[in-house]
Amino acid sequence: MFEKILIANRGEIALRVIRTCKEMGIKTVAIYSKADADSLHVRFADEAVCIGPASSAESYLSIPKIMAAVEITNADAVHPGYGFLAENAEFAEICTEYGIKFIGPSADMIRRMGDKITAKETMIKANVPVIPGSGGLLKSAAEAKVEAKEVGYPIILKATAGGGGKGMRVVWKEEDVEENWNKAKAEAKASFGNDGIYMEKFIEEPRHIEIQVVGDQHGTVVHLSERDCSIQRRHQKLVEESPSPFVTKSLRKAMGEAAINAGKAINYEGVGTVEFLVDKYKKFYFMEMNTRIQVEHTVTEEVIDHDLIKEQIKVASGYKLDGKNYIPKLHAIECRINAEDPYNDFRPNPGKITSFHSPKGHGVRVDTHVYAGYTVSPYYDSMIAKLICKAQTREECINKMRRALQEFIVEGIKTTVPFHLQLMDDPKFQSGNFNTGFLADFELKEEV
Ligand code: MV4
Repeated sequence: MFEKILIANRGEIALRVIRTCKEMGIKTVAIYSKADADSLHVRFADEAVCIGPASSAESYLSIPKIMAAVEITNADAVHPGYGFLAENAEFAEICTEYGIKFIGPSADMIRRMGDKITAKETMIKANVPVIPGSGGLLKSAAEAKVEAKEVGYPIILKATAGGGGKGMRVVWKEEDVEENWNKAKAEAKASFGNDGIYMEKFIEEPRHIEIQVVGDQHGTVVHLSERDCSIQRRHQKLVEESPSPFVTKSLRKAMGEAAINAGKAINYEGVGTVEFLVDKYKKFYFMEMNTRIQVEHTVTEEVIDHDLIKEQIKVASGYKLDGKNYIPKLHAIECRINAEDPYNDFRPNPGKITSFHSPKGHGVRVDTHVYAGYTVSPYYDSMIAKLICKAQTREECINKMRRALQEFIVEGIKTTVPFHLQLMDDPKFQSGNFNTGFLADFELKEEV
């Protein structure tokens, strides 16, 4: 087992990893930027190293600075958290070169899932259903038109280096291909420095359902069931839950098996997530694989009663999985509490938190790095807390979430709490019958 882990991250996830390390008897090193000197991850780690100014590029994204911190503290492993360098193959490679365990998959596994066409080809070979479309890169708009005739409109143009919605264009009819082709190419070039484009049939009103997997170093891959992440706004998830109200026993079994096949196809090591689009006929298609721990891993932790960071650290140290899959025993929902103004297009609203009270009680969990007096920096992600509730049924879980949200007091900055309160009261959300288009039509009632 590792003796000392450096956490190459900040905020709630840095704190989350430190907590598990402490319980496992592993020493911790925090790194922090000048903007984060007062953060709880700095206070609760055994050691802390300031690695630079507020800007991410000069701190949490600077590989040389992080490697220097690893060296001076003598850490033997690095936990990347999510975001920042978590899916940076070069960082994983450099850690390995220095004899430091990167807690996560190898650089090769990250690369094979990072390029979307390569990932899709791998999935086809592994018998994982993929969305019909062009096999590989398209050479021209003319070629896109030929392929589109075959699968039928609407189609979607996607960047092979993309993911998370960037560089995507939906095309409804042939005369619009040219214009969207040019836009997709330009956007992909600007965002990723790679203008490779492929095409798929556009799945209308899909649900976003993902399967949590864990792979060990001995070839075993298990699944921990699904999370429904259909409540999103501009590709930002706001609410996640498990189990999905849409997933039946047989669908869970089929998607779980597909996710295991996806992981096995690349000999996956670590915790990961296989994202699927599911259409209204409950047909599911591989979308992408996230080769990291995700924000919403907590939802799965609550319903299967396991610490996923602990699992992640254990498999990174060579531990063998028992091969058992896990099915939810309870229902859990997570609401992301962001420093954003839901009445103003969810504009980031950083600043000083003057008063802070987090909800408590049975089945209520709050993962957060903030407290009264903390200043939310404009430099980083606006998520300030995750509120996770668990209960026997979805209905009880929604009722508990409403109660918990009512107890949540954050003063000094605007947050997404009022949005979540209205969502819990929405009949369509309560019915469980929604898809990724839900929030586009959702109207927030007047502020009271
Ligand atoms: C799609 C799609 C429909 N059909 N692909 C969005 C994020 C990126 N990873 C892929 N995305 C989509 N790909 C086909 N062939 C619809 C989306 C999509 C979406 C997916 C999941 C969650 C929310 C979404 C919101 C808009 C579009």
